[in-house]
Amino acid sequence: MSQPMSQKKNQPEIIRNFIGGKWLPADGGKTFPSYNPATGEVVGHAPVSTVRDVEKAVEAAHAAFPAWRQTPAPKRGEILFKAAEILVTRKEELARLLTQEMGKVLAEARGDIQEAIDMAYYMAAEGRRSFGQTVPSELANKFMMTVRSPLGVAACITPWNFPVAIPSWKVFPALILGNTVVLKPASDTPVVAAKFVEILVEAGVPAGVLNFLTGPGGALGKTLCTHPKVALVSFTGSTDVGKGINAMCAPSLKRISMEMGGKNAILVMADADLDLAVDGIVWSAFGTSGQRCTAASRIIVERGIYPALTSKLLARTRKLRLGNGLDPKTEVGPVINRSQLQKIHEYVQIGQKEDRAKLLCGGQIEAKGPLAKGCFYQPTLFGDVRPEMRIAQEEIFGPVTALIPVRDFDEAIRVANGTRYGLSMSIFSKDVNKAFRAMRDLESGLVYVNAGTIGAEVQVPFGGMKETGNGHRDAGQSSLDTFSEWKSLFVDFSGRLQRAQID
Ligand code: UN1
Repeated sequence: MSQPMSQKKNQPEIIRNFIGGKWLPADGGKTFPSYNPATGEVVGHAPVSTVRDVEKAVEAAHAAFPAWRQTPAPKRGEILFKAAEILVTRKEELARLLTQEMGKVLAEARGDIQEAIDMAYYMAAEGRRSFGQTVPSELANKFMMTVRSPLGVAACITPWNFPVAIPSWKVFPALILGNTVVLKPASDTPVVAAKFVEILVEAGVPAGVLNFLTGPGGALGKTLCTHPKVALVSFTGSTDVGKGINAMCAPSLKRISMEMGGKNAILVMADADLDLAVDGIVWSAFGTSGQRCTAASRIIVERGIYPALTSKLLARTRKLRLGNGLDPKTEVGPVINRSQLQKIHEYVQIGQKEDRAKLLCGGQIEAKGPLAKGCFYQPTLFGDVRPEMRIAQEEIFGPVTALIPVRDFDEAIRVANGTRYGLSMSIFSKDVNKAFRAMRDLESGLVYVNAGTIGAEVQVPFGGMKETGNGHRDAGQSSLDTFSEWKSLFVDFSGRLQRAQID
């Protein structure tokens, strides 16, 4: 098989699409560069795919479906198990590339790869499970059971912030259940996504079962969403793009699974362990430079402890070290690109203009010294934010968080629920009654007690309520529901006509 990349030492990689078992340039041969957000250097060049490339990829996936769906699931599981083992062996190399292409600090890049390893082992084991049910019949000598059935071609459209973990959440359950896949990664992180595909190919995924193409999201996404041979679209990204996907898929009634924006909140009650809360806030607000769907961008604090919490948090935030994610001393890496950097800065300006919000620290693009070449934004804290302000309502996706003082627990819950999103929330409190009320009343797909808003594990469902999602979930057993249809089977062994509801 031809190789996915050509690489000379210290030169950017040239990656290719993977269609029908072959590594191919785009139709027309154009490429686009992928940059290191810490240095501005080119990490690689990826194909500018066209509608023709998408059509070829969908056709290849469609042609491979009948044989793949009939491959015994434990055999499919063996391939995923092998992929997990290759990911383990190549973890360090992939993590370094991920940091170079996406920017997150190396420890977190290792976590990104680890999440894919976890998902590979978890889904590989589903090859010997994927349980259905047997259910008693109301009639004698009649047997009923349910089995999962694959849908066909799954289009997986994935973001840059978890460029290996999120493809793994979609591709592994799709494959284990017998679907074939067209994977379209974000244009900021095509190189590391190509490595992920290379590993699955090495593990033995047959030609046509997994196809991969890079290029402009708008045109390629439209073709995937409207192609009659695509059965389902699984998307992670912004709510605005998700709404467009929803509309494009509606006429053909494609299944769509979407995980979109968040405006995640940490609630800090007066009885909380403040040092623990500060640890959770710093990790959740500034980890991955705030570029997680689960990042905490609102800190809702009972007034009694507001001054104490603010001063502890401010002291910690001021000390955070910005830098290249490959430097072990770095705590906060760059943001993904210049346009994101500008967008974050615009939000900070909006925050400053809005009545009474106080910029407590940060609020600047790092424009001096060696970091000026990259996309660095200072970790930023706003104080005295009111819940209806734009910086407390809209997703910023950067290292910016807003402290919102509230009177009591009830107001904290109301404020937390007062946005259009509902992905991840957490409460710091030693009061078990408050913890349980928060678990019940927060409108959020993920709720943490005495921990921050980030760090979900692959064996539980991941996704959100309200405009964060559309009812589906990635990861956990629920991802099996996303990537399969339930079939109910009835076997009558009575030898005569039996009528349900009538006899
Ligand atoms: C995301 O930001 O889209 O729970 C994914 C977490 C990670 C995954 C985040 N395990 O923060």
